[in-house]
Amino acid sequence: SGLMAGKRGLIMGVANNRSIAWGIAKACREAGAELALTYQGDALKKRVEPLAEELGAIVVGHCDVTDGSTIDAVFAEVEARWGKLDFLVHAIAFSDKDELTGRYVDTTPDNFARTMNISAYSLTAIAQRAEKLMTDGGSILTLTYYGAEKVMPHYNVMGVAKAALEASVKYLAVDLGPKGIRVNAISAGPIKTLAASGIGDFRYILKWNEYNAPLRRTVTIEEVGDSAVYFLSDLGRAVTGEVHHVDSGYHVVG
Ligand code: 0WD
Repeated sequence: SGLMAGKRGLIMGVANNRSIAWGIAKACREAGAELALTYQGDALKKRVEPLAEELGAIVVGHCDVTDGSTIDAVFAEVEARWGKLDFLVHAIAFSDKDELTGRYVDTTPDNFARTMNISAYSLTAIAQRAEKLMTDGGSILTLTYYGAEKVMPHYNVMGVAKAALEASVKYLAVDLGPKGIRVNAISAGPIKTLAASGIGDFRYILKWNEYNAPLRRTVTIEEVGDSAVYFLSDLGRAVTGEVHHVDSGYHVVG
């Protein structure tokens, strides 16, 4: 469509071709954007490289958000290749799957800290680096889930982390707004991905959404991608600090 022609963006969180980040990458490419992808560890490198090739995207290296030096290395590579950055997609979350089942009250301090660090703080860590490269303004987008707003079975500590992530979106939007950098989140309906497979009873959650969402179906990564284009292109140029539901309307009934 050309809506994103001339824009260059970094997409973090592609694990495979079912990742939400992959749906977003495809939609941005279709809209004419130039893309850079990161991968987490060698196992994912082998998956991400052929996917990047499919979109003519560059691969800018390994990034584990718990290791700031790997974040710095990725942004140094982006700077070396492009000199600047127009948009950034953060589609990263992690929690010990033993705690994505049962009761929230049983969360351990170690997993609480790790879940918060990887799933919430990392957006801020990345925004710090992106700010320096978004010299003509920019758009940062993260992924959240309804479990931040309402208690969802098994989502537990991840729901608490997503609540922190959504609050971070608002604080970052205020801090970076004067530089023309927008920060938003898409709250996606449940989608069967690698990360989702760690959540207890996930198939039940999918079915529940299918039966109860206004549109009577779940959503696809391509649909999340199309919505992302609005935030990442100039279509959304007056929108920041927003948490936008792409969930077949589930949030109005759930
Ligand atoms: O139903 C769903 N799938 C929903 C997902 C509904 C609403 C929101 N989301 C969110 C997730 O919470 C996450 O923030 O969307 C984002 C993307 O998740 P995804 O597409 O569902 O899952 P996946 O394809 O597994 O990608 C998440 C990736 C990791 O994959 P794995 O499965 O290997 O943990 O996040 C990355 C990693 O590639 N990741 C990290 N990246 C850098 N450093 C780290 C880390 N420490 N940990 C995980």
